[in-house]
Amino acid sequence: NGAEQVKAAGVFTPKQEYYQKVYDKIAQLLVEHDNYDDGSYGPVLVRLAWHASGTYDAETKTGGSNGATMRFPPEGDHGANAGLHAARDFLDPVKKEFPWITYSDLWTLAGVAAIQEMQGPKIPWRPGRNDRDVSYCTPDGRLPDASKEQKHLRAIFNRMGFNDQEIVALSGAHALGRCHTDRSGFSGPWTFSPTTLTNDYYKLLMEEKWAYKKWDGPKQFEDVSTKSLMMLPTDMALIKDKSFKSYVEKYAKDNDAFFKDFSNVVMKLFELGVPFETEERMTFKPSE
Ligand code: ZEM
Repeated sequence: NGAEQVKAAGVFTPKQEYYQKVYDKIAQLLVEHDNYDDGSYGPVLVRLAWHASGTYDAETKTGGSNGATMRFPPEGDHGANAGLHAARDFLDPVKKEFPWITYSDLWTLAGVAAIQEMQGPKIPWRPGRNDRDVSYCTPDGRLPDASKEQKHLRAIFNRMGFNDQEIVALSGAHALGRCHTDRSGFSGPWTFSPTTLTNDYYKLLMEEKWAYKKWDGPKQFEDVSTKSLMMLPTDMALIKDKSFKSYVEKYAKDNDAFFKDFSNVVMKLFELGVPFETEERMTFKPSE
């Protein structure tokens, strides 16, 4: 492959076509390993990229996707990261095939690929993250606690540099995937199509009736009509709070507006704290 030749020549600056090859490999593996969870590793890849990035603290400029420090205990063992080894293991053969890419670029690129391959919007992306050693692990407690509400959401996401509109747009990722009792303690998916990105999360928040689930597990909500979907206390906070709710209403009505804002805010999330050398972003071609 071209990358090897350039590397052999001694100067290696990967170009977009090399990153597209990495993208294509991830897309291929997503199709091949369709026996996981609801039929896709896509959601857990998105969660890996989010948890790698969401540790960012704008004040101290620590954390964020630069470093891929979740590879190491203690960060890999933080409660919030339970289960993400599945996503990291999934990407191992990709790293083996393309050893020139850093783990931290790979994880965010995989998040982009997963979103696009699950019919989401294009997410512009740029390389430049470097892997760092264990001393760069962030302290536990930087990611949101699902049992809390709006005050906590604002504290956590304002720390990263996000406003109300961005918090709501980011939360639309919960159209994807599910909760696992052996990971977070919560249970179930948010939508009926957990491997396709849509604005259904917002529609369901607005249109369904939600009640506390009666069970021994942590406090969560279920839809009254089918009892097969779930919402976390932090999800419900988005319709309790007037400012948050205005954006939930907007995205429930307008999938294009959601996709546009989601693309912008995910791009921003995946770039938090990265000292890029290039202003230029690339956009990957989805698989057919
Ligand atoms: Zn999540 N998330 N998240 N999230 N998340 C879970 C699963 C997934 C919160 C949260 O506590 C949880 C964002 C924001 C927030 C995804 C993406 C993004 C789970 C279930 C919990 C408990 C984990 C499990 O048991 O496996 C909270 C409190 C958030 C604050 C708003 C943002 C932002 C995301 C991306 C942009 C995804 C894709 C999943 C599904 C993972 C899977 O394995 O299916």
